[in-house]
Amino acid sequence: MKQKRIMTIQDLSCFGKCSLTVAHPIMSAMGLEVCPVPTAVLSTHTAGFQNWTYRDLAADLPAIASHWKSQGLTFDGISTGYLGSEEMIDMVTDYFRLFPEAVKIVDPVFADNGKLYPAFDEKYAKGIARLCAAADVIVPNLTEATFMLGEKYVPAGYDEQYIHGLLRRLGELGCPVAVVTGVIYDPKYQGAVAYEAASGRFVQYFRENIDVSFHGTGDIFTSALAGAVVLGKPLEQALRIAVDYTVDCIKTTMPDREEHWYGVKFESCLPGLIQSLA
Ligand code: PXL
Repeated sequence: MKQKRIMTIQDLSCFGKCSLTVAHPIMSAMGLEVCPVPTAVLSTHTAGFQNWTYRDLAADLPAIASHWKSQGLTFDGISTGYLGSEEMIDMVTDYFRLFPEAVKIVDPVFADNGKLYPAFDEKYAKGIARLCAAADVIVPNLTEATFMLGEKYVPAGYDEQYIHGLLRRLGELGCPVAVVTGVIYDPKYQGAVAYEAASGRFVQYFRENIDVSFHGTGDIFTSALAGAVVLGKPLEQALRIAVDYTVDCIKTTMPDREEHWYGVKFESCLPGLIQSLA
């Protein structure tokens, strides 16, 4: 079978187990050919560290795309994560136009727990909402979903009707499939809920709620989901693969959570991820 090829556009945070340092190994383990497009190089991620270095690589993005086009390269998928600036959002929109054959998976990556990440403002959130309109699958957490819709963040105590309404409104941004992560109806369970606009169908998958927060788990979830979608797995299975892998990573890291607050030990869980594709 022809190997699937995905490009993944996000930063390279050298320390911290997020963005490219998780997306690349996870999707490689899933059997995809992964072509990273680094948007910036940082010494660490920005959630919990101070005084990180930041080298912006925006100027390289158009040249990379032009070179790839000149070589006749095509892609089965494009996944995007942390982008860093509105200029970068425009550049990624150009990538979407240049590679129309690719399935596009956008993780908004600009906020969590009701708050924007340090580098972003509401204007950036609106820019990402426009990028989501050009995507095939979007993967916001609840905070990002509410920011993109200009709604108030509801931290807890919501019901299925609220989440389904949110998903329908996300669908109205123009994306055929929206997936929200970190959904908790009952404090015992946490999971992801997806909405397919064309059929009006909802798909959900829940596991036990582990009440601890690690950085980078959103990137891990999206990497596994993007890999599964580009491999052609149905939405139900893709959701299950991504939730199970994320839960496995969190459980594996729990005993060392003090030392590993910055990210999960995703590496030792890769064999289970590979088995889940069978
Ligand atoms: O995990 C998301 C992420 C990716 N890259 C950078 C970040 C963050 C979240 O804070 O700071 C640089």
